[in-house]
Amino acid sequence: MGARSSATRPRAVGRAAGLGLGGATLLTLLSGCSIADWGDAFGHFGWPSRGISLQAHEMYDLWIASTIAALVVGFGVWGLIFWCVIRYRKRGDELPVQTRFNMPMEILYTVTPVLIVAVLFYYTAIVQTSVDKLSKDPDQIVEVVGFKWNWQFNYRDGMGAEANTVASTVGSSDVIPILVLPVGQKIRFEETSRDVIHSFWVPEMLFKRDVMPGNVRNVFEATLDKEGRYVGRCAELCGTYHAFMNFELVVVSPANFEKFLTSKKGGASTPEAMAAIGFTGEAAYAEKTEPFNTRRQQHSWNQPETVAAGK
Ligand SMILES: [Cu+2]
Repeated sequence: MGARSSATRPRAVGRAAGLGLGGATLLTLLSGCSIADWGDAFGHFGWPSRGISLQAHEMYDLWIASTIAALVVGFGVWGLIFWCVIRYRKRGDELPVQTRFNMPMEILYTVTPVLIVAVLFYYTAIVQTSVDKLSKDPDQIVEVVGFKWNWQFNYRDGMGAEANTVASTVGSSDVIPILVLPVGQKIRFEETSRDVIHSFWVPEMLFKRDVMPGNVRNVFEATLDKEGRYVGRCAELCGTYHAFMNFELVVVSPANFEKFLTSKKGGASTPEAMAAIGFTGEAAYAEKTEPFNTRRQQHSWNQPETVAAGK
């Protein structure tokens, strides 16, 4: 009698826990509409936002769903640990019933993690394939050129290294480079570096990709769906002024983008072309980040009013 009840109880608990975990995980992954609400409620679980591209939204949903699934499993495990610690705490000197090999339990805690990993792998593979997808007919092609320690963005008339640059923006020690792109269009980014490995990263795109020197030309596509101005950074430690390698992404309407590109093609500077689409005065320059002082001075790092050693 006693042996029977102690054998059925863990089985029932295990079954309930398994059902709860599986159900919650499945519910979270399937109910796509509420994922954004969950993200909002919990500060995006560490990500900056829901993202500004269609690809970003897919990655965001995967991230939030995975985190919720992990938390559900975590709470389940913590709950079981505390339940065991309290329910089976030492009450006297009598040795408790010694049991070994509970087959249902062993199967449960082998199958459940395998299932969780399989589900995570399945959704990750789908999202990764979608994010890496390249179309045959992108609407815009921009070449991202990284160099120590700044960025150049070339608007191209075709795909590949053989295409021509029709307009270009470049950053300097005094000017943050601005990358203007249209909303709602398929944009193909082709990356190349003049020297070492850099990494193109716009945190709001929830995406970064290495910019390689030599023959490797990393390519990805994104369809931006939110107008605005966003800071971009180098995400690969590339040398002394790596931390200063910022740029600004400006997402505008397709009409304004055409106007901007036409101005640039006509020989306008980037601030002039920005002014042509309504970003006048200070707005013609980067707003989200500013050039850092790159003067290195012994004992007085980054202090403007001091003289460098040896001068
Ligand atoms: Cu860099």
